[in-house]
Amino acid sequence: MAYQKQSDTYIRPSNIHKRVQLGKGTTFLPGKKDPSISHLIDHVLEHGYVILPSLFTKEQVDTGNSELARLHSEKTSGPASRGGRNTFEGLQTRRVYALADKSRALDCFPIHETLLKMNDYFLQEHYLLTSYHSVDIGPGERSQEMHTDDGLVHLPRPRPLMGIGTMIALDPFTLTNGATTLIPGSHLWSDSQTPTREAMIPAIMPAGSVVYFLNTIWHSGGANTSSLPRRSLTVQYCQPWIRPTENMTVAMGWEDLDAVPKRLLELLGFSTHDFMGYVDGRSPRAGVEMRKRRLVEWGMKNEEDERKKGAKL
Ligand SMILES: O=C(O)CCC(=O)C(=O)O
Repeated sequence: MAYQKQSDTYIRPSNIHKRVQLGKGTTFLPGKKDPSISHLIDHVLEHGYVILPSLFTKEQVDTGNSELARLHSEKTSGPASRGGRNTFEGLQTRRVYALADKSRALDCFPIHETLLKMNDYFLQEHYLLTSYHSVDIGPGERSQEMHTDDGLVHLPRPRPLMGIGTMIALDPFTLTNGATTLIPGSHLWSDSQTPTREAMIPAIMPAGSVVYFLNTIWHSGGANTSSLPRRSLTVQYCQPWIRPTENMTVAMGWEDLDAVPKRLLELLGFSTHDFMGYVDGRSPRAGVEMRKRRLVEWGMKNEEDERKKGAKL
């Protein structure tokens, strides 16, 4: 985008006047609207969410489930892969974080064309993935606490849309197995309206479907009173400006982080805001140490492969 000269300083032209306000809850800058999905967009504008039935094929769902079974059987799948550590994660719920790092078989899910087209309208160009993990709600799980996914952002409503949430059903979502519950229209609410369980409806949908929602909507994982798990993926996207200007955690060499003052490390992003900023469900420092170990192992394996190749020549 071109810069405009204004007196002695250069500023970017503002398109803030194009901002749309939804009720008293959400504002956003509409982006590209693909005509093939305008009915879906209209549903989201009115209700805050839309169900996209059978977006993924049976083969994709089967691959998703077998990949999750593989990850659950591995010791390296992260701290919540055998059960949540608190009631928000869900004590009977298994979550595998950092899926983009752990599997190439699941790549079709976060980049489905329809999801990206929806995002192109609701989020600004160059939006990011902010959360991508599995949520396998086991039998006996209680309802998760009601929340909005922008709950850690202390800006008054109406507030800018920070992101989009999706729940991808790898099992049918039913009345009894923990289907995501949402309060339709709560993206329009002001801060003075309080969510209640009674106002929630379950997102009942066949396996392969997706519930797509603005992250100003009140929702929660449901209680699982059935005898089977409710397997799913959650893919969440955020505005491109939700990050520091300089990508400090990548810019920093990780070789000797202990030499950096603790307070400076925190400022560089080796810290969390509540759980925001986690690495594979742990602190960024623990995540860095894990990656360093993996790099060393990878380097040693490469060296060994080269040595074997050399011995054969
Ligand atoms: O599992 C679900 O249906 C919703 C989960 C959720 O909203 C969350 O963990 O933030």
